[in-house]
Amino acid sequence: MRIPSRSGRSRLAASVTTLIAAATVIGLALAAPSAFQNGSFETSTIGGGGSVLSLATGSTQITGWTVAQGSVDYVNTVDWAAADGSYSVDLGGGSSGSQNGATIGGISQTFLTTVGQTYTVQFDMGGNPRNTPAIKHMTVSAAGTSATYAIDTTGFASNNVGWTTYTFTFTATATSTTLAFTDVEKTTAGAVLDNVHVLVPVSGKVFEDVNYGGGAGRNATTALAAGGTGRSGVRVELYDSTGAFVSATTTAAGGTYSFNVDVADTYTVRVVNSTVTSGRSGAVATLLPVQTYRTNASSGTAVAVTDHVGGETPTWSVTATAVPLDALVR
Ligand SMILES: [Ca+2]
Repeated sequence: MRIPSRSGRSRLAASVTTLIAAATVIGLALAAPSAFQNGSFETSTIGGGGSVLSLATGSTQITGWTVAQGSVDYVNTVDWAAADGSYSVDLGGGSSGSQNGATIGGISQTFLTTVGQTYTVQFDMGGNPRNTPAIKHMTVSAAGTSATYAIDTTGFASNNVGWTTYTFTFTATATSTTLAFTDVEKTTAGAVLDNVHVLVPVSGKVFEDVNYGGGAGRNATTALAAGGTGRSGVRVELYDSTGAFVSATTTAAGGTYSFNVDVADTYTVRVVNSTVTSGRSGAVATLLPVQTYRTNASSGTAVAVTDHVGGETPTWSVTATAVPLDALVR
């Protein structure tokens, strides 16, 4: 992750510290977990065909996922619109034979995690209304934590599953974690799942380095020890790897901010200079600050970038779309 430099007067700085799960495994067996993947179930070895394909216990046909118990149905848009893309999964699998819903269905994925890191799992849940019971339940579990979610399909048309977004939070206790979604009822029309994202916080601090004397930028610890202050009320913006604006937040007391970001993407955090105030006596509010410090966490660890003091053109617009992001980070 990169913090773009902006310019103007002097002595403002920002830092980002974050953890994004490492995505590369080198020299390990094929069974070794990788980063979380295919949360929308769009990738599989199944290909086209009918509207529903039942997958039995042990199936790994949906890339990254394993049918952990019972059977599940891999569903395309002929039956109902996916929450994202073209495919979703009905945890109540099958209609006959061994895949008759007699055993509760569930799927799971094991992926790399950082011990002690808290993850937020965001997912869309629906309910297949084509069989009893009317109220579908689904349990989500990971790292010894679980929660159960419900959706009432009463009154749903057969092609409506009532997609609803939920979140589930767990803290990793190992370097890989198995995330499981399990139906609760024995049925051939169960809870439906799509659009799973694993999110981690990206947090940082916007601070004023009042005694910055030039040269390499200084980090928050050094600047605050030298009389600097964290700056609240600053607009901080998040951009994804394509440069698209994602969201914005405002720094809290002490200059802190935090975003939840998808472990499957990389991001840039941008501080909007015109919203940064100075704590300096006699400061002129209309003057723009200049960024003196940032970090780059593209390696998975925040690394100081101290050679961009001064930043770029301070008059550039601070609106989300007015300036191409690559113009800000070169
Ligand atoms: Ca999907």
